Amino acid sequence: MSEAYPRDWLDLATKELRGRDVEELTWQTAEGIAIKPLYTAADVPEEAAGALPGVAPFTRGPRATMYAGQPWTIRQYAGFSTAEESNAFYRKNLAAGQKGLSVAFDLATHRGYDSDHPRVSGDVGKAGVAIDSVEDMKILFDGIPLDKMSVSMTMNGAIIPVLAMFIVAAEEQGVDKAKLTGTVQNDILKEFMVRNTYIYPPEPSMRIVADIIGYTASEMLKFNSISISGYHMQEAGATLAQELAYTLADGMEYVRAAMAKGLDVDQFAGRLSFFFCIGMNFFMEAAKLRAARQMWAKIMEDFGATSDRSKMLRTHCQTSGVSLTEQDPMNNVVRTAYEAMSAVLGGTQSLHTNAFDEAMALPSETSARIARNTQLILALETGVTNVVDPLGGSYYVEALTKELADKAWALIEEVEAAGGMTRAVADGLPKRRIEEAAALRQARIDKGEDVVVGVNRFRLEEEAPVEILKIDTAAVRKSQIARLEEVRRTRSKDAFESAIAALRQCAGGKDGNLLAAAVDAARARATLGEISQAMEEGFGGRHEPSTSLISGVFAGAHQGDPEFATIQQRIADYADDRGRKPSILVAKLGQDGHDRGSKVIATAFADLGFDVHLGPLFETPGDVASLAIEKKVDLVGVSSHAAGHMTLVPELIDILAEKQRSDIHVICGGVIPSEDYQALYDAGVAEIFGPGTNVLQAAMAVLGVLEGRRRNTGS
Ligand code: MLC
Ligand code: 5AD
Repeated sequence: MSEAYPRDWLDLATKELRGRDVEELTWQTAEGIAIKPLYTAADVPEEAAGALPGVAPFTRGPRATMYAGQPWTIRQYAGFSTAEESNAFYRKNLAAGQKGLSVAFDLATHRGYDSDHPRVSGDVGKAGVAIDSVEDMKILFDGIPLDKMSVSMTMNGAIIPVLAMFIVAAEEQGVDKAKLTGTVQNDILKEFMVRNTYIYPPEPSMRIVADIIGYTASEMLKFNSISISGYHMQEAGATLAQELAYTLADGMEYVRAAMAKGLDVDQFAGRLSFFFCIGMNFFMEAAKLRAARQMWAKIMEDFGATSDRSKMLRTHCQTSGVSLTEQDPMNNVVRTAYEAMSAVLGGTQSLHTNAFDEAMALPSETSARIARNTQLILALETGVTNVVDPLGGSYYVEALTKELADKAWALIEEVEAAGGMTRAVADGLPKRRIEEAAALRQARIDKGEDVVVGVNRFRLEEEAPVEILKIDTAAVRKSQIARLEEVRRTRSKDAFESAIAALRQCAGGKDGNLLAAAVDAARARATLGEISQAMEEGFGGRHEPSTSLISGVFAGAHQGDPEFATIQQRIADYADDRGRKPSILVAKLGQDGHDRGSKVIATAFADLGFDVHLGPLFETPGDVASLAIEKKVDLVGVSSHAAGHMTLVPELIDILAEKQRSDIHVICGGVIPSEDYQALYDAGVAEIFGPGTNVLQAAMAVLGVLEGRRRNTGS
């Protein structure tokens, strides 16, 4: 491919390289794109030349003036414990320069359970704010004028009760729903693919999406009905081409679902919005946003959209959580700043910058301030807002925009050939592709091919302690339950029962709008759990998660690696000795649906020679104990990413003891703050693996546990 370079340059380069081939400088990305060391005018695609911002296909930005006219929205995603505490936090942040709100709900709320439900004892108030009824929602927005403040709510599974309660809270604040500005995530397809906070099966779930698009298109014209999200795909391990393709393919499916309800495309398309992740591949991330806008404009034209607004991809971005490390965490401030710059150069409309303690806990007041200030400094000190699309015309970025788009089109065609995204998701195609990419990424990090400073290079001998946010969840649960009881005691029984019956009937049939019915129920003080339950009854049940395991990818990436071979041999020897392979149940407890880590571990351990059982999501400690005994495993590995471990893991160990099976070792991995380690060891946990653990070393340590060498010094 040397003809890809001008002759003069090639001669000079060859001389400089003293015998090395110029081709050696080409970088093969995870997307399968070959990045050359030099781009020139010859690499720029023809269509880039006359492109203008504000003009379809919007490659250079959806607005003509972009940040020169109005900067992006600084919109920090946040929520924790109670509505009172989250409200106080929001108000403080708005006073300190934040421009829009973005609500994070706890996992119980996401999965449609009230705080008093027995399945969520370990989840209430963790990872976000607990919302059980309109009363909580009113407290959450107390003193925040909902006719002025744009509010994003990241909610998918329980979107119907949450949006209904938001509408009623505004109404009782004196704000008509027509005035509400904001966004709901409402993107269920990626939940089935990667994020896992679904409640109902795919078909009724898609009806919910379409009902919300229908309702907002006629009643809430300033409200974005959906935030079609690739963020979680990249967090789950997707390449940027996969994130781009599957997000747009999801968008196509939602357009179809809304059109199937009889809506005209121009009636709703202008309020579809997007959400992307911005990781460390600096120029490629900016190119991804440019490619996304260009592709969406074309997609919408093909759907018959006529207005420019319908063709305009508007997006929120969040810097990448998985790119951040537990080790030497101040490095994360730097990573996040680069990612934020990339999002802005790509032309995002709204941005969240992650806090540096990401890999340990929810943001503390200090880490949240630094995260916010990262954006304020970018917007107010660097001058990046003064010129529209400053990367426009860059030989490299223009070429990359086209290459990414080409890769993504090919993936979209594959999904379309499989019958569209709903079908492809049901068949597991995109999930499989993403899991493969995740295993490959882990292998590259373990082998040091992908450098992570402070983790696989330049690791500190000793880490300084970091103060992290602690939430007293027992107290949160207690206060939520008290308010729930008050709501149930003081509401009109008749009004509640008739509204719930109407909602159940609406869910059971095909007619009527679920959101409209839920607004009536919320007004009658039906709780989130009751509204979710009524719909579950109408739909005929909840979605049952299934698990499957890919194999061979991790081993393939380690071909010829002596360390891998040594460990494989040790495991084989162990199996010979005992007459059976060492066996492990990889388990998820509570409502925490983050399964990238558990999947990567499960597939890697299986490739190494363990007998691996991958348990389903959303298990109780009792479920996991029974499964471990039934599958006759030596060891349970609990993967925890939402702070449930302190309650649920000791419970699991107690149940195993009650069943006289304390011989089954319990180990933990995931987002576990180091200050929790001793308590877990004391409870009987044998080993703990934090973020950034090398999988091969983890396998050795697990073998050590089985051979009787455990780190646990507890009683
Ligand atoms: C903007 N406007 C301009 C302008 N720029 N007008 C004139 N000149 C300019 N230069 C106008 C816009 O047209 C718009 O009005 C208004 O100003 C607001 O600007 P915007 O660009 O639309 O920004 P915003 O309101 O912030 O909306 C951004 C969005 C939206 C469209 C991307 O969907 C959004 O806020 N999304 C946030 C999603 C989010 O927070 N997600 C968190 C996920 S966390 P008009 O009338 O045209 O609208 C997560 C993690 C987890 O998911 O838990 O897993
Ligand atoms: N507050 C702030 N940020 C959060 N995130 C998730 N929950 C919260 C919360 N309650 C961020 C983290 C995570 C991503 C999905 O969103 O950065 O990686």
